[in-house]
Amino acid sequence: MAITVYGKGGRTFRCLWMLGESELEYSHKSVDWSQGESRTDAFLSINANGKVPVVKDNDLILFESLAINYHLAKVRAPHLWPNARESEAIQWLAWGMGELEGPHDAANRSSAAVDLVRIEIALNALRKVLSESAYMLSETFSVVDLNTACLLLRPQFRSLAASDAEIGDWFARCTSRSALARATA
Ligand SMILES: N[C@@H](CCC(=O)N[C@@H](CS)C(=O)NCC(=O)O)C(=O)O
Repeated sequence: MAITVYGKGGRTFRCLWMLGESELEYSHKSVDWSQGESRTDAFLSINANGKVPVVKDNDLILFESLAINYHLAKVRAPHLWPNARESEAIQWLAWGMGELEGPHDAANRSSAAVDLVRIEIALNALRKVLSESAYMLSETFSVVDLNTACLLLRPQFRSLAASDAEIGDWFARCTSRSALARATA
């Protein structure tokens, strides 16, 4: 089995955290998109979109961080995939991209403040699901918690999540995982 991650920082981080959790062997090729490294001919032959992260798992090349982490959990690290609640897991992965990352990136693009009304509505959905179990879909940590916590690590959300009466404990449990510390290092 040969897994290679291409990218640096940003969304690549959620795949590196995921690989750390999976305890799989992998290699990491730094591709710094801010330095134009994702637009070279060599990289475009791997991902014609010119974006990172990309994960190559043997002959399979995947772009889109949501799909990458889905693949890594479902195929490579099933203990991180809530199999009994698969449809809800996909729902929450898409929710994170749409409801947390979407407003964050829209604000960044226009140099405006993040739409905190929209974020608060999204956090209410998270508060509700976390009122039912210790982690988002069960009593154990999964890729759904990883992706969501990773999004909330962004500077605009981090203190909001950490100080929230209903989310704070879950956020602290997710962000104190050793695989996260290893990915950060
Ligand atoms: N939806 C994609 C977005 C990928 C993306 O925009 N990656 C950024 C880095 S975090 C990038 O490569 N940007 C390069 C560019 O836009 O030229 C994902 O989640 O993987």
